[in-house]
Amino acid sequence: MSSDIHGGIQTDSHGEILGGPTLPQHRHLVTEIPGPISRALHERKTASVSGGVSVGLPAYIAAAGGGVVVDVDGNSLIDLAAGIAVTSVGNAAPKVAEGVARQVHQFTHTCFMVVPYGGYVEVCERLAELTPGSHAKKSVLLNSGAEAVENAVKIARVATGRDAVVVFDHAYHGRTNLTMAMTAKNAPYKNGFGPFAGEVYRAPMSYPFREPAPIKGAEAAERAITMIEKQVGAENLAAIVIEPIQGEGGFIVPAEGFLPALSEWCTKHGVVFIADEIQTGFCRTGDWFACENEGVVPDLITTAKGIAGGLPLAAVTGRAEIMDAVHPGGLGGTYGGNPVACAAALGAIETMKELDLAARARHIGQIMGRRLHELAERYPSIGEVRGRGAMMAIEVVKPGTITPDAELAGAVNRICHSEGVLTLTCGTFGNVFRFLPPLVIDDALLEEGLAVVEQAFAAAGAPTRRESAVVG
Ligand code: PLZ
Repeated sequence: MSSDIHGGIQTDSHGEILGGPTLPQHRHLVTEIPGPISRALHERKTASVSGGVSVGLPAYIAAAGGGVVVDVDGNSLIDLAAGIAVTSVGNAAPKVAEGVARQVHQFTHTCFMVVPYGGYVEVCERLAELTPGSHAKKSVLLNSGAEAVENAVKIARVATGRDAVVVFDHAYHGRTNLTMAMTAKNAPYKNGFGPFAGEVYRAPMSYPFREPAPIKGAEAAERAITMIEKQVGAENLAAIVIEPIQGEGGFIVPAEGFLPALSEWCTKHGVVFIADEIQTGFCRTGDWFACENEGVVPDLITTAKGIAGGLPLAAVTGRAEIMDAVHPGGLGGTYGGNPVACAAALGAIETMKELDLAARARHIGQIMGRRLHELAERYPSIGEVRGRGAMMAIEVVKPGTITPDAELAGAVNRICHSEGVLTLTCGTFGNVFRFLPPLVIDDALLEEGLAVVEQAFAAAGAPTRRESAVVG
């Protein structure tokens, strides 16, 4: 395998480009991380890309597939990030790559609003079949998650004739003006970027690890509903928007009963219940959609990320009568439902069905759960192991407290990177270490990646339970 700085293209001895599942599935470091070619590229990046765009690990990627990403220096890293829950079917997955290649040779763009094509319609048909609920559904296709959330709010406002939108503590919904208002965390997402869109209200989330006293899901929902009724008023409220498991905010799984109670209250008061499944959707949590876990049927659901195997595509899907409340021409955009992205989505969805990636996500969840619980036994800095399926995290705290330890989480993350494992952090307090592997990762590779995480805790100097007992 050779690599070249220009395209960083990896080829085999016959000059065939390597990528996708044809890449050797192993962790293999040939330079320090990042290596010299990556460092040279990063200098060019610093000179030419806005300083506002930061990079988690400046190892420049030449190829990726299965459970690995290969950098321009020839290092093969274990991928526990999947591009933030996007390449669930694997990078350059065969059906995605074939669909894209075919489509890109037929036509690349017409604008669906000018002259349409079948791929868009087919993706909407799949979405109607796969999303929760057996009611009549329709969709609109867009380019990004934030755009989907914006459109879901537009649709809910037209359908209800009301203005207000309720979101939750720790929520993440995007970086556009309306979705910045909906996102909870100030830095880096919002700081200095205001003024923000109005009529967005924030309700208390169910965050079991950080509740002062244990509280049931239904009670946490009641707490949120009281706030909504007193501070907003159901009659002014167009929609509640919630991530069934919060992503960027810290992989927060609300207490059982929280989501059903909110959804029921919405139905009773004519409020549109919008599930933001941009991170949780498309098999990530072990179901097609995370709402299914408690039998919640959202009125509208926003999807993106995993939908198209890495091509930019997003959607709002929901009750036909709500989706049709919008006047003709009210929804759209030049690229929304681009034919190449639609071909990718059809390939990705077929792959998820064929390989039963929801079952794969549950299996990955078992492996991660077992290893992370073992790790938490050893290190009292791990306050909680949580998540579902292939969306799991550990919350890192000062031992014996719930005080966030972002420093330790960051140190472990950096060590994983230098050891060739691509990991991510998240959380309002920056102290959550999260795992989002591609759903096609080999068991052995996943186990190896998690073993590196374990070693990283030791290397970062995290006290073991025995040591902290001695100190404390
Ligand atoms: N809703 C639940 O997770 C995107 C953001 C990364 P876009 N999450 C990754 C970053 O720092 O920008 C996300 C999400 C949920 C909405 C979005 C927004 O999706 O495709 O990034 O716009």
